[in-house]
Amino acid sequence: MSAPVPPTVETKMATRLTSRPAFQSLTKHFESASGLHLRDLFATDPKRSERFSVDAAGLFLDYSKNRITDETMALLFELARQSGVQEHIAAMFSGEKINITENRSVLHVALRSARTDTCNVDGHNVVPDVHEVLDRMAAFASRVRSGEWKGFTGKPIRNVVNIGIGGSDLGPVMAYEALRHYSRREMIFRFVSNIDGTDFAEATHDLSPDETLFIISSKTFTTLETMTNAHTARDWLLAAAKQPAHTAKHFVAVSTNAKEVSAFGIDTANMFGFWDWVGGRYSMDSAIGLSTMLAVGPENFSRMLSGFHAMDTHFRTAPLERNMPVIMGLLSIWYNNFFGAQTVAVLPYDQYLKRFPAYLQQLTMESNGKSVTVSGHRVDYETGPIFWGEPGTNGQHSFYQLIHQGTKLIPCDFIGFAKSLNPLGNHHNLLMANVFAQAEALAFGKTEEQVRQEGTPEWLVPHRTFDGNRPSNVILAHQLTPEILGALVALYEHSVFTQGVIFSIDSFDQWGVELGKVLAKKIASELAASDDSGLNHDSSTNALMRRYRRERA
Ligand code: G6Q
Repeated sequence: MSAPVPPTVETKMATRLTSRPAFQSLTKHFESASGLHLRDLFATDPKRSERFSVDAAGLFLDYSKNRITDETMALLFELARQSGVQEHIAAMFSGEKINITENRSVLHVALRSARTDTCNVDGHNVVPDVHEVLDRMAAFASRVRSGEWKGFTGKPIRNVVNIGIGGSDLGPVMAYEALRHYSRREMIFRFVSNIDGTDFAEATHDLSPDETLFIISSKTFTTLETMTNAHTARDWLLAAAKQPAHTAKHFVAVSTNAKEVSAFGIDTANMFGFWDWVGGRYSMDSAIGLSTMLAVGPENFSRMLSGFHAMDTHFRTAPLERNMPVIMGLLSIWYNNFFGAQTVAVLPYDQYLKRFPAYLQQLTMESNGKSVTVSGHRVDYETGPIFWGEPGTNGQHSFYQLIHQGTKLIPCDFIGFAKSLNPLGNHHNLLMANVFAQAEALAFGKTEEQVRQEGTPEWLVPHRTFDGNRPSNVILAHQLTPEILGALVALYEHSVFTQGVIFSIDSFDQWGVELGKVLAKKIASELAASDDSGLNHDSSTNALMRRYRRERA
């Protein structure tokens, strides 16, 4: 890797977050603002929801149920300005190497650019490269979906198994689940990520090898889990196909590493490439999305890209005050850095989005889980919050209790749609009634007087009282279409970006993940040995490894 060169935009970020004047003004403002109750804020301001809401790329965000005033927002926008958010947006879109620790551009936005756009990396326009790969993916997907691409017995492919992990898995799984309504129902899609052999065994136990296509998805093509699963997949296929030449019909690769792809035995003609300026967790709209395209077809995939692009354009051009990802990012900063909230709950009221919180966990926590600034200084403030969540209404019957009445402040993002893709009876009205009711109850609670008026005995009153003043965003869209999925993902990508800029961190590296990749390799080779010599870990690790060896034997 060449020596990292700090980008020109680094100067603004170099001022410590806590020393920026807007941060200090917000600290002072927090003293009074934290005491305000949403009940009073709404009672004294009938236009509050109108003022604190914004439309972009088919999404509507109501952020009025946040513990903010006009002054809060003005100071947060000022913080964005003083942190150089606008300059960083421009730097990202112009291909500047803002991933400084890896000396790379960050151009996932180029993956969804129009054919006629220009995005330069080191003076080279990458947009034609992006579209060349998209065209090859579309041609391949059409051959598989039409049945023209045949397996070793001459039968068409019916099963597609994506093998990948982290960014090469979570996006494809989430997108497949989210767009299932648009998918080819006669085909089966499975995803293998874990190095636990159970994952592979369960994903393939009912599949016929001659009708199965494996997509080996790995940016580096060296990741232990993925390569182990890929070799197991080849053995599984060969047990039925017998001749190694047959694997060509059943394996394709998605990677940036042509050399390793060839070494594995996949013809690079069957490889779909991407580039080092696409981070793993930002890659579901690159060739890593091949399984998505096979499931929903090239046209729906392209609709998804256009949704991403619409949100990108909004992020790049809208003023901070009307910029949805910027607003979401700033609200997150408000709770994380001033209220001391540790987590954010993402609550999609759509069963198709059941993997969306898991996807967001990687996007947000791998990006902003850092404690050193771009200038190499340890932060003296909180960085990325913990993201978690479950689809509604299921979560209501488990952890919502803590959100309503626990001692922790948990800002929530509710996501809902006006129209269901499966309009059955009155299900959808009931589903959405829960979105509105939950956000309302969290904000306004139930006072002791209200509880008494319901005839509650005095000793039960404290238990049935809800303080309220628990903040939430509500994101509404017309229907879960491919475009809306793209816009939603881009919304969170850019919100994460905004927060990362304010934290002055590199949101695009992942040294913690790299560490994990190295650590297990040493112990794995030691576990393979049969004798007890050479264990020089701490006493706990040595004892655990010895016990494992004994019990395994
Ligand atoms: C994502 C991370 C990480 C990565 C996986 C898989 O941003 O870098 O989650 O996607 O470790 O890596 P490969 O695609 O190289 O196998």
